[in-house]
Parts: sequence; C-alpha cells; structure tokens
Amino acid sequence: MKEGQPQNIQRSEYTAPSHLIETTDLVVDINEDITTVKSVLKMSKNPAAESKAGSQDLVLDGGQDLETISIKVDGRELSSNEYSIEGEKLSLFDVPESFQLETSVAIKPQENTTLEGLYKSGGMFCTQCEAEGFRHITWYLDRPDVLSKFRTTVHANKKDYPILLSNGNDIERGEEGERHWVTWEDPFNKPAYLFALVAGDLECVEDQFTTMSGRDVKLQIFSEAHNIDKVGHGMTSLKNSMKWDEEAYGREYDLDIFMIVAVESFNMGAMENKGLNIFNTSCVLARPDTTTDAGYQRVEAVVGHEYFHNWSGNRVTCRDWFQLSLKEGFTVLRDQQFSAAMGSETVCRVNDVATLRAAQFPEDAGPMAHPIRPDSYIEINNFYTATVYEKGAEVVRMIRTILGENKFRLGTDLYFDRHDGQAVTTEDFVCAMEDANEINLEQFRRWYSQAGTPVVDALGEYDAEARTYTLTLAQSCPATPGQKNKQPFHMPITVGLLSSTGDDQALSITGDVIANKIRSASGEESVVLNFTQDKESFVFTDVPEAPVPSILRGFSAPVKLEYPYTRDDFMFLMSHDSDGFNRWEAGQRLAINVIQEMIANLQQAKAQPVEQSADIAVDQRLISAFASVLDQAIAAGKDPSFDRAMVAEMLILPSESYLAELMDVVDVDAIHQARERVRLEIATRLRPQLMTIYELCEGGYTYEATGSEIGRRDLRNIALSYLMQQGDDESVALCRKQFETAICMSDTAAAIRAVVNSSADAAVIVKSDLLETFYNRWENEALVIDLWFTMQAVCPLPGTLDTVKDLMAHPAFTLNNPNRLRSLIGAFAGQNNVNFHSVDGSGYEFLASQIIAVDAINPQIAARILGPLTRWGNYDTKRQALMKEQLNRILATENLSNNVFEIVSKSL
Ligand code: 0A1
Ligand code: ZN
Repeated sequence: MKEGQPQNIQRSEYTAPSHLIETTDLVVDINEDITTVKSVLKMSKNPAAESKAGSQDLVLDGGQDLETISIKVDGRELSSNEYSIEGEKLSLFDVPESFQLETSVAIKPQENTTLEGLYKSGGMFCTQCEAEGFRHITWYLDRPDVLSKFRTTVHANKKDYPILLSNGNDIERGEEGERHWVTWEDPFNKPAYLFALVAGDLECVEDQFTTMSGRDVKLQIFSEAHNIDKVGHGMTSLKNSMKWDEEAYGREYDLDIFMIVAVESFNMGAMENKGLNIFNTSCVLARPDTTTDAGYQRVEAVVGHEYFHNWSGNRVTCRDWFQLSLKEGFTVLRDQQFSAAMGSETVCRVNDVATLRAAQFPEDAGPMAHPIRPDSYIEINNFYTATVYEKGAEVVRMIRTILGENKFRLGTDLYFDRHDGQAVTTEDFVCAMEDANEINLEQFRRWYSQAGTPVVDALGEYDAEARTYTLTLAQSCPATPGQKNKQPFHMPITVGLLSSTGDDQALSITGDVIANKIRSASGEESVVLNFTQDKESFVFTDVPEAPVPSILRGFSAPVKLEYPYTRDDFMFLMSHDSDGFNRWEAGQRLAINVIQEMIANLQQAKAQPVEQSADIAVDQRLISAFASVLDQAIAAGKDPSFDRAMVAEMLILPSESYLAELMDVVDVDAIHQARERVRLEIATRLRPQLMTIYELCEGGYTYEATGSEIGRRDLRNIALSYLMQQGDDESVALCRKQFETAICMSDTAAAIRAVVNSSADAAVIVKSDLLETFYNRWENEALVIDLWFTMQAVCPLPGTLDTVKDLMAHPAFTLNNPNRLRSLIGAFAGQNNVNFHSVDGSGYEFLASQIIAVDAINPQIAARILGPLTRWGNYDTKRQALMKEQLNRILATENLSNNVFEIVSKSL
C-alpha cells in the first residue's frame, strides 16, 4: 500500500519559476564510499514570476538520498532556523533579490539502483538526469524552464577513472597524488536534465566532422575496452546524422566536441545530454557477428535521434514536462526521416506504422490513454510513452503533409530561429508553423489535446453519367479516460484513384479541400484531402471509369481506416498501387481478413456442445498473392537494385499483437492457431519458391549493413522461417548449416530461432545443443546473451514459462541490469501472447511477482514492464479476473513506488 496520496500534477497549474540560475558551478568529488557535490549557484528572483505577496522564499528540489552538509548564502553558513528540509524540498527563508547559493551534499552513487541521478554502471560512474534525476545529485530548481550556464569539475582516482567527462569543452585539468580532476565548461544555457557526467576507465575512438560553415568538430565514442571494436557503425551513423541535419533542416552542430559514452546499465535507449550523449550499449554498439541487422538499424536511428535533439530539445527545449512531445514527437519524426533517407523510405514507413499499431494503438485504447500533451501526471517517467513519442511524430508528420515539404521547412526554420535558447510549448511550435505559412491550424490542435485512435469510415460512389466519383468520409473517436466526447480532428487523407489497368488517374476535385497535390517521380498523382468534419464528401470530377480508391497513402493520419474492400480489391492494390505503403497495407489487410474469418470459425467450433474440428481452410487467394510476391523476387534474380526488404515485409503476416488489437475480446489461442495455420499453408504450398529464394539469396563472405544486403538477408531468413514451419529434416538441416556457417548475427539468430520455435521432432533433438553452443560462444558478449534469453522467452510452445523461471536462476541473469531483465521478463510478457495469457493465470502471477521485486530496485523499469497486465479490459472475463487479482496484489505491496502506483491504480 502507498502511504499518503501521491500528488497529481496538472498542466493547467504551470507557473513560472520563482528564481533564475545564471550560472551553475559544480565540483563533484567521486569516491567509492561517498561522493560529495559542491554547488555554487548565482541566483536571482525571476522578474517574470507571479510574485506571491511578501514571499521571498526559495524552494529547491532534492532527493531523500542527499545528505546535506552545508548551505551558505553569499558565503555565510545558514543557521537551522533560516531553512527547512522536508522530504524532497529545501526551503530557504527570506533570501535576497540576488545572491550566491552554495550547498554541499554527500551521495552514494554505488548504492543507487534506480539508474537515475549519478550511479555506477559496471566500473564507471555515469548520470541520467532526464526527467528529474538532477535533484538526486544536488539541490536545484530541477525543472526544464530553468536554464543555466554550467561549469563542472570532476575529481576521481586516476587509476580507476582515467577518463572524466562532462558537458561542453574541457578547459583545465590537474593532478593531486593518486587523484586527478578535469573542469568542463558548457557555453550554452541548458536545463539540468541535460547535465551529464562520466568517470571511468574507457577507451575512445575519435573522428572528425567539418560543419557546413567550415568548423571542425571532434567526435569521440567511449566504451569499456572490450566493446571498443563495436563503435564504428555508431560513428558512421553520427557523421551521417550531422550531415543530414544540415541538408534537411539547415541545422549545424554548435560545440567543438561531440561525445558518446556507451554504458551497460541504462533505463532507456539513450540520452541527448548537451555534447555528451550517454547511450545504452544496445543502441550504439554493433559488430557483424554480434549484432543483427535490426540492431544495426536501431543504432543508426538512435544515434540520429539523440544527435537531432541538439536542436529539437536542447537549443529549443520544453517549458514543462507536459510539453515532452514538443521535443520527442518532432525528434522521432526527424529520426524517421533520417532512416528513410539512409535506406528504403517505404520499408521504414512500414516499420514505423507497424510499431505504432503494435505499441501505441493499444495504449490509446487502454486505461493509460493520454493525449500527446497530457493534462496531468503523478510520475513523469511514466509518460515516456509510445503516444508521446510515436503518435507525437505522426502529429508533426501530419503538419508536414498538410503544408508540404517546403512550407514545413519554413515553419521549422522560424521555430528554431524564434525560440533558440528558450523553453517553449507545443503551442509555440504550432504557432511557428502557422506564422511562417499563413495557415490556420486551430482545429488541428485537437491532436494535442484529445486521446484515442480515430476511426475513419470511407465509402465511394461512382456516377458513370456524371463521370464523378464521390468519396465520403466519416470520423469518430472512442472515449478515453476523462474524455467522453471528442471533437472532429483535422486529418490529412492522401488519396489516389486507380483505373482498371492499375494506373493512377488524373485527379481533379471540386471545392477548396485539397491541402496539397503530390506527384511522384513517375508521375502518379495523389491528393491530400483536408478532412475536418464529422462527415464529409469529396467529389472527384472527370473520372472516366469506376476507380479502386487508394486511401490513406503513406499512412497519412494515425487512424483506423474502414472501407468495404473485397479480397479481390486487396489483391489488385497489392500488385498495382503506386504507393508502396498501401501495396503493403493491402497485403496485410488481405491476410487480416482471411485470418479473422479463420478465428471466427475456430471460435464457433469451440462453442459447439461437442467441439467440432473447425473448418479453417485458408483462402487460396492469399496463397496466390504470396506466390506472386515470391515470383517477382525470383524473377529479379540477383539484381542488386531489386528491393528485397520490401518483399520481405510483404511476406510477414500481421503480428499476433496487432491481430489482438483488432479484436473486441482477444482470443490469444485462436489468433495463434489461425496465424500458424496460414504460415503452414504458405510453407507447404509455396515450398519450391521458398527454397529457390533461400538459395538465390545466399550471400558472400563479407558483411555489409547496406539496405540491399539487409534486404537480401531479411528475405532469405523469412524464407527459412517458413520452410521450418513444416519441421521436416531437410529444413532443420538447413538451419543447422546456416547456424554453423553464418558470418553475421542476423543469420545465426534466424537459424537458431527457427529451431527453438519448432516442436517438430527433428528440431527438438538439436535445440538444446544449439542453445548451448550459442551460449558458450557468446558468453562474454552481454548483448548477444540478451538475445539468447529473448529467443527462449518468446517461444510460443507450451512449457515456456517454466523455461523462463529456470532461466531466472541462470548465473547470467540479474534483475539489476535493465537490458537483461527486459530480455527475459519483458520479452515473455510483451511478446509471448499465448504463454503469458495462459488461462491458468500463471503468466500473470509470474509477472506480478517480478514487478514487485523489481520495484524495490528500479521503479522506472518495474512500471515499464507492467504494460501487458493493464490491458485486462481486452480479454475474456476469466482472464480479466486473474489479471485484476494480480494488479490488486501489486497495489497491496508495501512501499510501492509512485511509478508503479500510478499505472496500477489508473488501470484498475
Ligand atoms: N530523452 C531521451 C529518452 C530518455 C528519457 C528518460 C531517461 O531516463 C529516465 C532516459 C532517456 C530520448 O528521447 O532519447
Ligand atoms: Zn528523444
């Protein structure tokens, strides 16, 4: 149980800070037992603050973990009646208009398991200050709208901590016996959440980048010695990011040095601290034999993301944490654009949308649903969500779609120029877009305030005589917590009309409804419709024949589109739509349509008094659609320009999670059974083609992380996983051979995964042998061992929970490292639908016990792995009861963190 009600913080209650901090001077003296932090702050009353009559008090933030040694104002030690410390607040009474505040505190980073503030990861000290970690280092006005100039001196033992880093430029260093120190000065004002410090025995790879104005920037990536051979791809990604941001957004880097440090224990992916990014090893290290292609792509995306924050987040930051999507939504869009520019635009878009649907749609439909700009929170760390990040990116992307590329750039230029050095709001962002372009985004702003995934119902009608085609759109948005009735959104709906030969028809339309006409390189036409009403009809004129509409091209709005397409329409769109995203989408919808029908049949058979064997034959149109996709790839032979990554995407069936998201009452078993049945049908009917692809896509002896090579491997490994669906000796032998000869982790992992997931006799015999070989080979590579845990945790076969429990006792397992914990517990609960939702409730009980244990160590992570338990509303009554029972058990735990409390209590 929680003692006392945690405070709910409201967006509407924002007030400007009472004081400003012109300069922040820190001296951090690191020792193995006690670290002292001396801080000197030049403070003054904020002229912009609403002066509360007569109050000259200053209230600073700090953690319970600060042991205060002294407090001085203008050099004079305060006596105990001049201040008070209550919980996490330090109040100074009657301070002057402007003054120097000097505090000294003691902390114990080596005991800090929460991984926020200053903590120890392996042998190194490092920091994580977003969102409110700085207060665990020293007393401060720990809020993003207090910007200060930082100077930091770090002292530590020379032998164990030869490298001492902080933000900005190192301006001075010295030695004192066994200890040494370095002083860093950051010339840019910044909020405390962007502060960083690292002390460790680190190696470094160095490179250089010349900016567009000709300045040389030193680039350094630091890691522990055993990982330094894995930083090359991160460095390439960094240089590409710097170049891309200059070209795409006109943004140049502003310091003379940019550093990245790789740390093993980190709560999130990485952190954009000014000039000193700190990265989870999983998001910066890559080597062909240890890292999958997806890992390589993730490194590129995250390095880009953190780098882009230098402008969207650091130079222009957030006024308060309700504005988090200001920096995160925009920066995710920027990293998505960057990845698209580095690889295949369509493949990137497909993956972004698949992530949105699998992670954000369920969140938006669940008890934690919130607008991208939330109205209240108990614990801000719970709002680093798919909604704030991924839906936030979709919202900025929609602005770009409405405005078009060039006008969007005018808007971002104005935004950066106008607000450089300021802490601002999402409203300021939208205003800059409006002011630069004379456009009214009044209604569009509802995307910032209304939660929930809108549904768009579309209907088309062709009038042969009038040669008109009328597309009628109706929108609605389900109720979400605290928001019963929604106002219509302003949605950009990108549309094309296909003729019977599959060509795009020329588009003309009546009325002033078009935002933007898009003409692709090959001349095809789309229009962006401004859809703003509950229901609206758009009339296309001069349409020579009844078209097949291609709606929501490029997924132009984050909505669920309904249109009465037939399965034949899907097949037609799959092969003819000029929009790559909608070609993929048509394939997905066809598969969903077929699988949903099979699920219904399975459920009906089960509901019979005597269970009948269900007729779950697979519609052969789906098989022929897959056949023609494979045939195209075969026809392309070894042509390196052919987009195999896209073919691979087309061959992946919609995930079980997305299929679950589409059901009113989720039936995990029927979903799994139906999907597996389709996979088997594909494997059986298309075996010759799959085998041809497998052979055709064999690679050479060198690894390249290029789009075309990644596509080749993807396609080959998908073929292998289908082949293994039959579990025959020949396929198992292929897996073994691939496992033994692979030169990269994508190939190794695909081979072993296919065997682990198979219940066929031939696979069962070799499984433990392969797992053991894999473990022994990679024992010393933490990120590979994470993969090893995950591949076992996500196995859908019966008995996996017992395997997971056994693995918890494995010497390599620990609850203290977030990557490891996520690789086993997170993967089991989040990706193993059939086993986690086992109807005996064992998966729920297991997760709840782990959450309770983890909460005492690292509340942020405990709250993050809770997600799957909170979605009880989507399941049958029996499972609902079991899930709620576990949520209540968690809630009854003593000393529960605010993090877990907020999510559990809101979900019940
Ligand atoms: N701003 C970082 C994400 C981040 C957020 C919180 C953290 O610790 C609680 C760490 C990182 C990003 O968007 O990459
Ligand atoms: Zn970010």
